[in-house]
Amino acid sequence: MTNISISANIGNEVFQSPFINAAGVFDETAAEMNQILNSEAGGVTTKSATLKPRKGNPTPRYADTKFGSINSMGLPNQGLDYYLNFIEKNEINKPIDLSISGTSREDNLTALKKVQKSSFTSLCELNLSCPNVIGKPQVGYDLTAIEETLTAVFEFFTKPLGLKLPPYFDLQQYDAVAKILNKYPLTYINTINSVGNGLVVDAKTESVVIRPKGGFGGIGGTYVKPVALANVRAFRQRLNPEIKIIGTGGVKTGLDVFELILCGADIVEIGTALAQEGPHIFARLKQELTDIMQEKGYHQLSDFRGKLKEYQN
Ligand code: RRO
Repeated sequence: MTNISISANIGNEVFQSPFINAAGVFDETAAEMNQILNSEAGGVTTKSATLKPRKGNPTPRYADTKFGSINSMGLPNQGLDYYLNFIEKNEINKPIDLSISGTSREDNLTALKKVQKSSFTSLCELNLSCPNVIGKPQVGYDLTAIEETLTAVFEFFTKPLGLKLPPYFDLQQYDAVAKILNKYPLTYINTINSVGNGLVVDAKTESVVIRPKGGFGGIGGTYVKPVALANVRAFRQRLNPEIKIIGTGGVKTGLDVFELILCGADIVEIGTALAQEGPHIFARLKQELTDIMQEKGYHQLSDFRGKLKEYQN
């Protein structure tokens, strides 16, 4: 359909299609990121980077399951310089979501200072929600730590910044987190990271399915879609309208994309389904979303974004 646009904006960035890879999927190496860039994805996210390259947790550390996936990757990545070099060396004509996930506040601040000094101008995302670094809690569940981190970051950081948040499960948590986030000039949030420290059991072998942390890991895929919808909706109802939302969690079809945008997402990210299907998933999502919009008579995403209705009799 020629009169349907599925473009979306975050900060100064224009996404020609409202879906990109979720951090951690098809993004550790240049070859993988190029596959995303050469697909119908609207942009690319980089694997959450630490200051130095990391090997991550012992394998096996990822498993597909009936309704999604479990992972305890433990931040394997090539180090921040690799991702900054990749961006500098290539003329990338799509938005980039540069993900940073230091294992301490000091490392996050050092990494963001490096990004601030670099020529990078697209979107930078501070991951406060990795559930899989052994011995480290998720900062996103410590409200004081979120506030202290943001205060320190905005003393020097002037580029567009987003935060990757863990899933919340209580309405009072949304109130408290949104109250903090609204005090800062954030460009966006990304919600949700995987549901941390779930457990998948193989009844046949009577064992867990991944090695690290006794089998505990982040859950993604269809299991988590209602949690993602709720977090997007709850934050859209509470955040300042200038703070945009990337909705992540359980997206497999164009209908899932539609539902997350209906709840208030500006764009969405695809993790488990991308890992399972590969980058051609973006062409399918584009077709499915466009078909839904055509059937409903929508011409652009803003026709329905955030317009989820109360229960209808
Ligand atoms: O690398 C990982 O284990 C990982 C990270 Br950084 C994250 O943010 N979320 C996730 O499910 N896995």
